[in-house]
Amino acid sequence: MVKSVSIAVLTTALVLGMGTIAVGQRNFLAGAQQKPETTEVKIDNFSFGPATLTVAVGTSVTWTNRDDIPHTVVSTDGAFKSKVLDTDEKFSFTFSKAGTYPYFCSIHPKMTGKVIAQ
Ligand SMILES: [Cu+2]
Repeated sequence: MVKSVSIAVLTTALVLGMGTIAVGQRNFLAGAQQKPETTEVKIDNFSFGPATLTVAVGTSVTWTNRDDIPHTVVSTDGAFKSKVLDTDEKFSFTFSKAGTYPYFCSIHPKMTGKVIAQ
């Protein structure tokens, strides 16, 4: 039992290690002590800025409503969903899996944006 547990731990460590190497040698070296990066998207004048944001996997993105009317941040495929954000309210989501995440404002569906995690 103990043996199979340590094999599982070893396998997990190996898989995590491989994943890190795949991300890139630089990230691998910076690796362990690196704090999750935080990136901000501003909501202003009925738009998300930047509308398309590319981040590294593991990055926390914070949306801040700088508009004087309420907005939401809702992932098209259900990955995340904010409450209604009043002026200066924030919503954060950490992109722990690579992918493209289109999103919109459920109050004003013509407001769209996209986060690409890679
Ligand atoms: Cu809106």
